[in-house]
Amino acid sequence: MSMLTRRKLLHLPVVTSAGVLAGQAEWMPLLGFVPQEPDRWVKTVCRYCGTGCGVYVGVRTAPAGARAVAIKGDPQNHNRGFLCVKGAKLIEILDAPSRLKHPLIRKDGRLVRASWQEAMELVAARFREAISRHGPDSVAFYGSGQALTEETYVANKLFRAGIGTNNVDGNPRLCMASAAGGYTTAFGKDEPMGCYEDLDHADVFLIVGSNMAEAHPVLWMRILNRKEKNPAAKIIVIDPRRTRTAAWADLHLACRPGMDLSILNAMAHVIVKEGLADEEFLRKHAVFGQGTETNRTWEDYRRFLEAYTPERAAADSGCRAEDIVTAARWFGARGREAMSLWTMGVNQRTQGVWLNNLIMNLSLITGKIGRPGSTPFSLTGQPNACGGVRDGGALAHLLPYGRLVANPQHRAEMEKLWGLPPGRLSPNPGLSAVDLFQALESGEVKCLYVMCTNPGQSLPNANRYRKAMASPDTFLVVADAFHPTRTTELADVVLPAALWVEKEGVYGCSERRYQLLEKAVDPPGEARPDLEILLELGRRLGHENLLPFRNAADVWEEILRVCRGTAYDFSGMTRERLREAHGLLWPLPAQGHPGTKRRYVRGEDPLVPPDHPEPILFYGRPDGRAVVWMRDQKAPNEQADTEYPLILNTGRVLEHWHTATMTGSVPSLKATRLEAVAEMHPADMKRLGLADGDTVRISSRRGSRELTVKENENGREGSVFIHFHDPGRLVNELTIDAYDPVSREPEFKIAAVKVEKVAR
Ligand SMILES: Nc1nc2c(c(=O)[nH]1)N[C@H]1C(S)=C(S)[C@@H](COP(=O)(O)OP(=O)(O)OC[C@H]3O[C@@H](n4cnc5c(=O)[nH]c(N)nc54)[C@H](O)[C@@H]3O)O[C@H]1N2
Ligand SMILES: Nc1nc2c(c(=O)[nH]1)N[C@H]1C(S)=C(S)[C@@H](COP(=O)(O)OP(=O)(O)OC[C@H]3O[C@@H](n4cnc5c(=O)[nH]c(N)nc54)[C@H](O)[C@@H]3O)O[C@H]1N2
Ligand code: SF4
Ligand SMILES: [Mo]
Repeated sequence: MSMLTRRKLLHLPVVTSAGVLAGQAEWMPLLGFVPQEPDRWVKTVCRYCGTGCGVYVGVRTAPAGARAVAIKGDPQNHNRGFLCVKGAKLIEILDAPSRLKHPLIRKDGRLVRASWQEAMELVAARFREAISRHGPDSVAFYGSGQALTEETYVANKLFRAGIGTNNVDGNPRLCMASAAGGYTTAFGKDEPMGCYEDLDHADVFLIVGSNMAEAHPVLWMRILNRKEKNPAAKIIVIDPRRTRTAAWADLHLACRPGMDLSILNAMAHVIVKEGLADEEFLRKHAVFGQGTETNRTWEDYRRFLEAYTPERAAADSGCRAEDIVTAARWFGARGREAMSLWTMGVNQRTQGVWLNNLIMNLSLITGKIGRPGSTPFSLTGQPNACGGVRDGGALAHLLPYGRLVANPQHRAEMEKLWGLPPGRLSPNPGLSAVDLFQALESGEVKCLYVMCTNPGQSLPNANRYRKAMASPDTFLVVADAFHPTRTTELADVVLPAALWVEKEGVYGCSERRYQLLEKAVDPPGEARPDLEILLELGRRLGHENLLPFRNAADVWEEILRVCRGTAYDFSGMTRERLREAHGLLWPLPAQGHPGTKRRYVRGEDPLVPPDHPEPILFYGRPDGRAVVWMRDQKAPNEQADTEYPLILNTGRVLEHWHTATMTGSVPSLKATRLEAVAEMHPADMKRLGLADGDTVRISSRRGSRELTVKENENGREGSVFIHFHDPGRLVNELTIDAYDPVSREPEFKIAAVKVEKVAR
């Protein structure tokens, strides 16, 4: 594969036919999809990943209503006009035949068409009944990092302030919870301090458990551009598979699944031993921690690292000691800027928060943080996991903008802001995703409102929780834009939701960048924006006083008040500014403020006093210092044994989005890699007498299913990779629901399985 130069990229034609994309096997950025010239272009944001590319949707006005007919990248946004294949095909999802156009109610076991009136009456009646008979904690909301900020905010307020339960969680628990846990344990506040622009300045990229080339393609392009301009820049990838990302790396550490904590500790060991640590920076800006205590010393830390020799890490991880030394020297080299990037290979682990800590340690001990090109930078999965859910506080233990349920002062602040009597907010943190579905199983939770997520496919150990959702004893409401999905099929009521540019609202992506999605077209049939549906539910439950909003802009006004004075302050981000801007980065505490590229940095971040004596202040923690944590290698929850001798790894491919309700409705994408196949190493296949294309039965302690096997020498021997996009072949019947004790994020990446031949 030759390096795609920026010049070549710029000369790529705007793709004008679906045929160009069908069978598109390689990573490739595009400028858009313009089959016909529109009447007007509407500025908005890509529906898919946490890269948050700016797009324009081309709209044609017709007597029957406006239609989206074209899409192109926004050249003034960070993506500089580029989109990946998914983004370039976005408009096709709007008119897909699988769009849900009217409400459905389960009658005599079958979902049948119903009016909005009937559906909402039923939902409200069942919620009222559960709340009055079993208390507010018998109902719950399960949301999404893909819902708009205003939607999530209203759901959060309705459930916490109105109904009186903290049972508000969502799919970011399956995704970013460990990163959020990493940032809060190390810096006191969630969210990265760096920005995309750092990619243009870094000399070393340490990419851990992230397949950026397929999952964040436009940011990946930016790394390749940097590498082209600065050929001395190094890319290090730690991933058991030789992914499309690893294929471009200068150094690929193909670690044994779950054994990368040792590698990160050994890198620190080498950095310290070779005098590459920045002791002055550490003296001024760091403390050392172990367990939950932050009273350890630099000497304690050095003693802790002694055990993590490169040889020990090599034995743990199956990588070469000299490669680990090289990685450490590259990262630690004086005068070179270093950036770490990571995603689900790190977060979806029972040691997810610890891994986050170890990655952040490398930036802290080298002092490579808060400078252009030097930062730990967690890549966010979903387009609004940061803005809507993490910042907006829609996880079970959170309240909006960095506040915690468990903190009485934070509750009092929110009670005041929400006009509630003191003591109204429940002091008990709610149930987080896996616990929530277990409570549904046990009957503790009776009614569940699911919005913009498809847990019937995406939860680990899915059979167990699918049963709970389908049970006649539980009442499941699902708001989705498509039907059937693997969750709507289990629901008692399905509500048709407007999709993407059929409504207006804010998304916040990986770099604290908030951007407005403008409405371009009307939703089909009777579909309605989630915001409207939630406001109606609130009215029907008697909480209209708490929700005096006519539209998303009204909600935003309140959000600007609620974030004011917090570490997230973006109160200068008026609707008008968002409309004009091509993305704004917070903190942004006043109308005229330009926004903040690098958080915690004096002169950039308005929350650092301009006269602070040091160039950086980690104000998220009371002592203004970050924590370097000592975290030992621990084995994953399940390991290969004689009964289940292989390790199952699950994840994504470029062309598909999660449960493929959207990408699976685009014919050219559907034609590409939607079928889940078991990718296996040739040596394992030989041992099991398997040939490419054989049907195999793959089983874990939780379930089993038949799949086609495909030889792939890029995987590690002893492991199987299966993507989780295919609704017809649920890989989550096999995955484990064990989770990280701090973040409660499940270990999707590691489960023990066996593979048996069924047929040739
Ligand atoms: N095309 C596409 N892009 C997407 C998405 C999508 O569905 N499709 N979803 C978005 C979302 S929500 C998310 S969260 C991101 C996810 O983005 P990524 O995390 O990049 O994607 P994954 O494929 O889930 O997993 C990343 C890698 O983790 C590796 N891994 C597995 N076990 C280990 C281990 O023990 N150690 C290490 N170091 N690595 C390991 C896997 O081999 C895999 O290559 O993608 C976002 N972008
Ligand atoms: N095995 C395995 N499982 C995983 C993962 C993994 O790596 N491996 N990754 C996990 C991660 S990181 C994530 S983020 C989750 C994602 O898992 P999900 O969130 O369950 O997957 P999506 O397909 O994104 O679901 C979004 C749903 O919302 C619907 N929708 C789209 N737009 C709207 C809207 O505007 N309103 C409403 N109401 N509905 C809408 C879509 O049709 C779709 O059904 O999966 C998790 N599950
Ligand atoms: S990289 Fe992500 S945000 Fe950008 S076009 Fe692709 S899916 Fe959309
Ligand atoms: Mo995710």
